[in-house]
Amino acid sequence: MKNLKLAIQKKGRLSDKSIQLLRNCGLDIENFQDRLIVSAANFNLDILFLRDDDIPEYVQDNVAHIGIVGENEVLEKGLDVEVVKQLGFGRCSLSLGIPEKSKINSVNDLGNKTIATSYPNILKNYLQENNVKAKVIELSGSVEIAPSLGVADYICDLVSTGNTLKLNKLKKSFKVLDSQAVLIKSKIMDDDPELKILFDKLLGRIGSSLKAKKSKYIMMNIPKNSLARIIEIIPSLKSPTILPLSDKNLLAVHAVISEDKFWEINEDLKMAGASGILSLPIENIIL
Ligand code: PRT
Ligand code: ZN
Repeated sequence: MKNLKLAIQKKGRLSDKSIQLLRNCGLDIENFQDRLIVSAANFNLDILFLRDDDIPEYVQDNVAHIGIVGENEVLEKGLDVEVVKQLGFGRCSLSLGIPEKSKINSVNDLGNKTIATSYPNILKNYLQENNVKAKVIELSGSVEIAPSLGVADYICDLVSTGNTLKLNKLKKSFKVLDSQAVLIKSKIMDDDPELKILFDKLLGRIGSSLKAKKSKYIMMNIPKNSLARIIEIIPSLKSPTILPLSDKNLLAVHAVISEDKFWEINEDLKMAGASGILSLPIENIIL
């Protein structure tokens, strides 16, 4: 059987989380330090380690059948690949950074200004959509120092914590794009039935792993007479499990809920008499 070829970033912000995601899917990946290609021991998968900028092109050309890369790179390169799934890590925004003392009220204030960026295509499209004429200067790195060097009025760069902007006496203004790591695939990959089977299997595992990450397994003890109220409160994935306890007046309730709901319902559960509320991480959910 053939191997599915997956490209991930060799060394950078997405590398560890990409490998972690694959390991969470049960893939046995040996130590890959300084190797260009590694095969999973228990799945027909070869992992290619590449620079993130190159991943969309390798996937377009079907050299790698699939890839994990920032959505920003996919959009900037404008290549013919299919974005299959957002992966929930590597989140950032492509935003306009302006000197701390500057003031911008609307996108029209960018007219006739000079903006430095590593994402000229995305920025030019954004300006065009807003009918604004500005000068775009492409820099491949250290974009944030352009205003202090007098090279540009503003910058348009990826921002996550905002610390880099602050360190360079800049502040965040408009957001041009939200981005995160995405799974991409070549448009001709699934012409091959063997590869399609492997891809569908891997995609299923990725889906289960992402769903599990967003969910919590909760357990609590409740007075028997609060059961109806407690069931009302819990937005369970499936109906909750109810277990008897040695104290005949109490029951144990177990359920799977989405992580963001946990804190929301905590107070209501306590008010309804629940005690000893525990939440545990889940590795995988197969529905
Ligand atoms: O060597 P290679 O070409 O593979 O790596 P790279 O240096 O081009 O990319 P890398 O590892 O920096 O980023 C890979 C991907 O991570 C990007 O394409 C984004 O999809 C995603 N990502 C998420 C980020 C950030 N957050 C981020 N904060 N990429 C870059 N940054 C930079 C930003 O350019 C700025 O310099 O971090 C700085 C700002 O960060 P904060 O936290 O100070 O706001
Ligand atoms: Zn890069």
